Amino acid sequence: MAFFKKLKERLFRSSSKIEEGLDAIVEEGGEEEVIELETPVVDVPEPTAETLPEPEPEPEPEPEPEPEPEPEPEPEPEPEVLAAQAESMTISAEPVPEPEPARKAQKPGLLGRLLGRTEKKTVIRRALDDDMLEQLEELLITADMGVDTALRVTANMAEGRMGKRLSTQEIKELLSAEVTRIMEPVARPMPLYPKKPQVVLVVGVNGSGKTTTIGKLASQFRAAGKSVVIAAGDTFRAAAVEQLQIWGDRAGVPVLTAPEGSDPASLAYDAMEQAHKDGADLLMIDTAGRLQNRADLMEELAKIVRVIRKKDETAPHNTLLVLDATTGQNALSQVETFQKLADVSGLVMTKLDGTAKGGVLVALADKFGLPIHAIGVGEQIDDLAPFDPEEFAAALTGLEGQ
Ligand SMILES: Nc1nc2c(ncn2[C@@H]2O[C@H](COP(=O)(O)OP(=O)(O)O)[C@@H](O)[C@H]2O)c(=O)[nH]1
Ligand SMILES: [Mg+2]
Repeated sequence: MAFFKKLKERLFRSSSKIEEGLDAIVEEGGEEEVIELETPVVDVPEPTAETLPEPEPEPEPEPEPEPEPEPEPEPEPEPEVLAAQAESMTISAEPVPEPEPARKAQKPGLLGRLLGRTEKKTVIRRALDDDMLEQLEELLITADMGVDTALRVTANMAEGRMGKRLSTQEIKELLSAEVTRIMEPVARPMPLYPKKPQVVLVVGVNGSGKTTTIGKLASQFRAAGKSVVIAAGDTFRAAAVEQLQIWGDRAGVPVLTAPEGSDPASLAYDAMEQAHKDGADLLMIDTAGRLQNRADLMEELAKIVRVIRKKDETAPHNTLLVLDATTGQNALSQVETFQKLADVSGLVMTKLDGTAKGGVLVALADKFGLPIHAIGVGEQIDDLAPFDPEEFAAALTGLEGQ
């Protein structure tokens, strides 16, 4: 719950952009309608407003229809994945009991009842037509959803709703549902295989957040009781090694380094040996991201892979591509490029905090279908969150219960 708030707060630039855009669109051709607060503003079928006859201001202990939303013992169809591990990457272990919509919805109704009258409020609704759809498409494109995805999303939102009068809140709900639907299939924690060490190769352009993400992941794995070794494979810059050492210290994880300019593949090999010897659960290998010299980078990555396969032919078990959300549509071409350079198995999207380009994640999911393992929402060690499609969609669209 706490994390959901944090995500919303941090995605505020994306959400406020969409929110403001939607308000403008609805206001443009919309008309005010008077509504009674006794009837819920939102037509989501949530049993909230009616179920609170008591004037208690704290709705917390009220027996919810579903006290435990997802007790999660459902057998996940990923046998080789260490489920416990995947769980540990889920920072907010408790599912969001969504108390907020309830609180907001209840207040006016409750007041109305207490005072024996129904309050009136106005809401602006606009009939959905081609013009409005086009404006919605444009808005989603400016939020970096990409043209194809924006078209598909708006088409789905419009299906069976042409001519219907919609408020901003209702559009947000539709949009959020569409985004969730697109994102659900790709939301997966990084799979952990019962292989020691499990090798995680981390790739991405310079500055995308590879080193930071390795530090954050290492910390999460350590917290989950896993032993981790990090190889500072970005031997191109001395500063990169130092930075990784700092992260290693923070996470309490040993960092293997090599002199600046030395061969990252031989470091990777040494790290494999070390991790074997130590019986480490995970080996995370940082890499350089010199995309300006693509042939070199390709050769470098290929060599790292060749070398670690001498020790374990199934390695690397995960190749994470780290993408920077602030690059917007550029992230799409980075995926294409790195898919050619390496066998990318999953994505981590960093810097979703403070960007208005969060929509690019929807485009990525729609276009590539690669698993999104985690999102970075800050520079601190615990600012890496598992990717939750519903939370993300709500945060992106600025959806709040009303
Ligand atoms: N705001 C924010 N900054 C981040 C995030 N992830 C990484 N950074 C910052 O991005 C910069 C580059 O990160 P770094 O890990 O060095 O990228 P690398 O070159 O790919 O290893 C650093 O200043 C990080 O603190 C994030 O999720 N949010
Ligand atoms: Mg780095």
